[in-house]
Amino acid sequence: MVLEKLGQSLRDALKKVANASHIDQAIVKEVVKDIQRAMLQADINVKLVVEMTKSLEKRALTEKPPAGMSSREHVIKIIYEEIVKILGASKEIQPKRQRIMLVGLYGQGKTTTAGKLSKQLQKKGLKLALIACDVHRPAAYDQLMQIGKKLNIPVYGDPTEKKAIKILKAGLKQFKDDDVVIIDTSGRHSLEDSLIKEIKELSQEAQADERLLVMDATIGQQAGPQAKAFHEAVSITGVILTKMDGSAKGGGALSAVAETGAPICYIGVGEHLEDLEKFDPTRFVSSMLGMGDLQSLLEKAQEVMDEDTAEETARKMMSGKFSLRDMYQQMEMLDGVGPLQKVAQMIPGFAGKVSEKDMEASQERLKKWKVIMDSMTEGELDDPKSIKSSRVIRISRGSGTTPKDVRELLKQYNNSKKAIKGFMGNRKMRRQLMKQMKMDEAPGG
Ligand SMILES: Nc1nc2c(ncn2[C@@H]2O[C@H](COP(=O)(O)OP(=O)(O)OP(=O)(O)O)[C@@H](O)[C@H]2O)c(=O)[nH]1
Ligand SMILES: [Mg+2]
Repeated sequence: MVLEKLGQSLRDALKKVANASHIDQAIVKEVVKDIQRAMLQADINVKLVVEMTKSLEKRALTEKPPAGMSSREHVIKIIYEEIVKILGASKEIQPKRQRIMLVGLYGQGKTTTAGKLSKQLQKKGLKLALIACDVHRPAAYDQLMQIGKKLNIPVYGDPTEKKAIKILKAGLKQFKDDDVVIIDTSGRHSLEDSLIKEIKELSQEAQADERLLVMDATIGQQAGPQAKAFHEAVSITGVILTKMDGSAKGGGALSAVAETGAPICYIGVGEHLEDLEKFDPTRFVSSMLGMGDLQSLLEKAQEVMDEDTAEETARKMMSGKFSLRDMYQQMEMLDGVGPLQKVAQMIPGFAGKVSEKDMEASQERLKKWKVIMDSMTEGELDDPKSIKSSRVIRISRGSGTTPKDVRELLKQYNNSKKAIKGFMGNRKMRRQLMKQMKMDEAPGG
């Protein structure tokens, strides 16, 4: 399905960020390219896409994440903000004396929206009137009459007249004292010259303050070309996105806005006259990008492992600067993040040594070691070699353990260090560690 392809592609790009083992220049560039491709495929204006992706890349590569936010979340936040920026601010129709003309293809929701908009403006104390300029669909006049009746708003129309312009002229005359006149026009199955000619003529006659494009949210890819054609014909001042109550995420709206430069004013969220909501760009992009899914994805990634700490430890291991303090940090992390085995596999000193059935005992032992390390001085943590017999006794006393426990910990540290040394001299194993980090990063992977 072509529909919603843009939203899907953007969601995929974000997932790539969420699933990446590490956020670096390469992944940022790759994702920026993905987004660029997705937007170009959605017929979004090339200049706009280039500008947006340039700014996106620059920000993602140079801006530092605020405290408490991972680089992964930060990049996702920037992507999200840049897309919101394209949509721009929303615009509400001002409650004042004016003429509003609704245009759009067949069945997009023009007539229904004329009623919804009337109701909103009526509530603000304005005198409304409707003109039925749809001369193509026989039932169009009745449909608008019914809406008018419900709202107690006068409707002008003439089901026998075939020329929309004549209806418009007569209607405008009749409603010259009303505050807001809303003009409903006819649609077509597709963009046709006859439609363009008709709405151009109507627009010239009506001199409407607002020329609103009514568009079904499920429209997807055709949104761009369609919006462009209507914009060229009557110079669109705003977009109303209908049927947002369905499953559609309205990805096409991006194209429409990009094409016309006109803001989205409202969204239709149902068939009833009160189902019109102010457009909220932030909420809209969240739903289009599936931020809910994304959020849980990010949370899952964090659950598996505190990635930054793991990476830092791995880097220290590789540079041979693995202190007791690092081992301590690693343990703290293990304690906090659960599935011990999964994480333990990443630590060369533990890999293989910690068997599945020993797992619980190991966890106990880790707890004890942590207590022991708490009794060590900073210097001892940085340089465990400095811990001689007398210090071992002091530490064991301080931690309420035995000298044997302390020695066991030191032995474990030495083993880890040795293992790391051997491991670092082994390219194949080093690559495997990196791979493992990636694997452990992906939930269930
Ligand atoms: N669920 C839902 N249905 C809507 C919404 N807006 C319009 N519709 C329905 O979409 C159908 C077409 O709406 P109309 O208002 O007749 O569309 P139109 O653009 O005037 O159509 P033509 O006059 O035939 O070109 C109707 O069944 C409406 O009830 C909306 O926001 N949500
Ligand atoms: Mg209609």
